[in-house]
Amino acid sequence: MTKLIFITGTTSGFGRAIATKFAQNGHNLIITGRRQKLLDELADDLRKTYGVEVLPLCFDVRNLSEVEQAVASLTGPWREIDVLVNNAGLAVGMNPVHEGVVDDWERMIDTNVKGLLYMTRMVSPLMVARKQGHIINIGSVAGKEVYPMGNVYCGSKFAVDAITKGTRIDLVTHNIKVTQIAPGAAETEFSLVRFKGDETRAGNVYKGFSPLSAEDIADAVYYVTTLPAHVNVNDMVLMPTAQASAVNFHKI
Ligand code: NDP
Ligand code: 8X3
Repeated sequence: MTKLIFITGTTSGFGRAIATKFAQNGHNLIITGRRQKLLDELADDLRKTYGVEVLPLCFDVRNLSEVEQAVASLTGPWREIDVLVNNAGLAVGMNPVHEGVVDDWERMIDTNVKGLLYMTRMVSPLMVARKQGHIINIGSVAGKEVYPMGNVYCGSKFAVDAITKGTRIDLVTHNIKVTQIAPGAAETEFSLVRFKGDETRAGNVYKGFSPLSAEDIADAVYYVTTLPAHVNVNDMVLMPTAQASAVNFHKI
């Protein structure tokens, strides 16, 4: 059965790989991000390569009115969203709390927590009305364990962990599945964004071991959507084999 998958943050990393995975399997997509050109290129590529329908919507998940307008702009079958993947997110900076950059904190909280909430608030009523749907939140190992200088990023992902549980409780009577996928270290644009464009510092994060790839996460997201109607994965923590906890790595 062809499904409609709404994925936030598809201009790179996990989101891009998740969109590609669902397109490969014949599903239609609503893809989002703030970089219009990358979004349009991905939409064209997925349409041409896989013959699926793709609706690109360029907006910032931090902006409530943009989120409202994006969802309100959906008509007809585009409102029948089967899966929402709340993936858009970021870490910005890595400082001890007494040297923290308040603007970095606000970007993380506004994107990872408030953006995810805005999206859920706007899309979940469409699922409730249809008595079906699946919300998948991309959390992190940082939402399971706090590590040095992770302070606010970890806080934002602990919030995702709690919000995922709360969303599941609230929507259980509406037949809506709610899943968290919580990855460890994965090589995407994540560290480049965290270290504000410093390629050397970003590259060092993944030296000496094999990190997860965006495709590994896409496989996990796709898998949880293929289970029978009565089965839900509540929470999946996914690590590189060489990572045992937020801070324990086997590097060679
Ligand atoms: P990337 O930086 O590669 O991708 C992040 C995506 O989020 C981009 O498409 C970006 O698009 C989008 N995005 C960021 N801010 C906004 C915004 N305000 N509005 C709309 N879209 C936005 O990182 P990843 O793919 O690694 O990260 C995806 C998710 O996975 C994040 O939630 C991250 O916290 C989480 N994660 C990452 C891990 C890792 O090690 N990589 C591990 C665990 C979790 P654009 O810039 O075009 O807006
Ligand atoms: C991203 C992984 O370990 O940098 O969420 O927090 S980590």
